[in-house]
Amino acid sequence: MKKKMRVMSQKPFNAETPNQYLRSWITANKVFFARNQGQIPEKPIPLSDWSLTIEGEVNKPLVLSFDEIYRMPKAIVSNTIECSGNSRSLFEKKATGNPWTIGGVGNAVWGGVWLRELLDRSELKANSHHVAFEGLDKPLGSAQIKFIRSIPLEKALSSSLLAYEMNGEALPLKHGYPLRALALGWTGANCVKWLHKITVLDRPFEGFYMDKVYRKFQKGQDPKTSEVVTGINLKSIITQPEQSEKLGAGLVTVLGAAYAGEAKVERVVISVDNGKTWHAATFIGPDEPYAWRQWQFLWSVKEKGEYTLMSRATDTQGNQQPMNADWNVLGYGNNGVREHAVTVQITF
Ligand SMILES: Nc1nc2c(c(=O)[nH]1)N[C@H]1C(S)=C(S)[C@@H](COP(=O)(O)O)O[C@H]1N2
Ligand SMILES: [Mo]
Repeated sequence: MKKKMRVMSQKPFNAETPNQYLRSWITANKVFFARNQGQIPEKPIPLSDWSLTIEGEVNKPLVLSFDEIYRMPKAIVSNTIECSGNSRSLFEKKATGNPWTIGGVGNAVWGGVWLRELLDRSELKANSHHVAFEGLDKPLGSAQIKFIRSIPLEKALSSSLLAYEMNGEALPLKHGYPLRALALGWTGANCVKWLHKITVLDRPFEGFYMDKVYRKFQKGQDPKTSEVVTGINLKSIITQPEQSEKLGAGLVTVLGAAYAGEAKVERVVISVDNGKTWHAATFIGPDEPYAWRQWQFLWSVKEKGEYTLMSRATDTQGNQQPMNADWNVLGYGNNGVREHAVTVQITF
């Protein structure tokens, strides 16, 4: 049965991908999760009305048409995007924000141009340190705060793409048509949609979306003094079976995905006895930088009863996915093994 997106709010539009669509390496555009702080533009802007401005700490400010960007050398890269708040609802202790389960993540093959090439053309000044992105979406709410985010210059130069294509199609309106930023391996908040202005700064951009949110803080702590959410955490998810599913005994195909942001997943192990023993899962499908790995584990189960399944990823640096995630007020970065456990009933 085909499931619909799980819509958490209409205004702004926030919806997560149902598990069944997380079982393929490519997440189809139609079911790719959507996360918005503001109002999605109502209709695609005519390309003749659109331009990209690059200004700030540069010797040569630029205003580029879509055609000029389209004619530049094209890069094609895979990249898994995860919303910073994905899995927030799976924390035992409540955290504030959209109640994502595991579907605030997706993988796509993106076509576009390297941000580095545009920044090189604009001739960066010596005091350039951060790159701020601004989209065309209109803020919601009376404060009218624009979603402007900046990333460090090193990230902008080493591994950031401006994408106009998603899985072989023009970037869909929902996902930022005609152009979006992608800080590869970093959370969605660093990937501004409907991009139309890039400002090179001598320091991080200051504003609500930089200083008050996308920070990992505890109660009573000033968000601005806390860690900024950047790279996607090492994590694995079980996409089949689903929570509380009833299954017959025999051979059960356990499916899942594992991802590590800028790092690389090396191994996934599975437990079907609530963490007592662990078995290696087998990777299936493509293996590309910045993209998740799909995995499977064939579980032979003979006795009926309740079973708790868990998966745990290790990256090539030897880092292990934590058994429990670090809680923070806004519930970012939940990558705990236990928080993602799936309990099933085996019947006859
Ligand atoms: N202009 C703009 N870009 C944005 C946002 C936004 O509200 N406005 N939301 C960000 C957040 S928090 C996430 S998780 C990703 C989601 O990208 P998607 O909707 O294409 O999945 O977009 C990011 N880019
Ligand atoms: Mo996000």
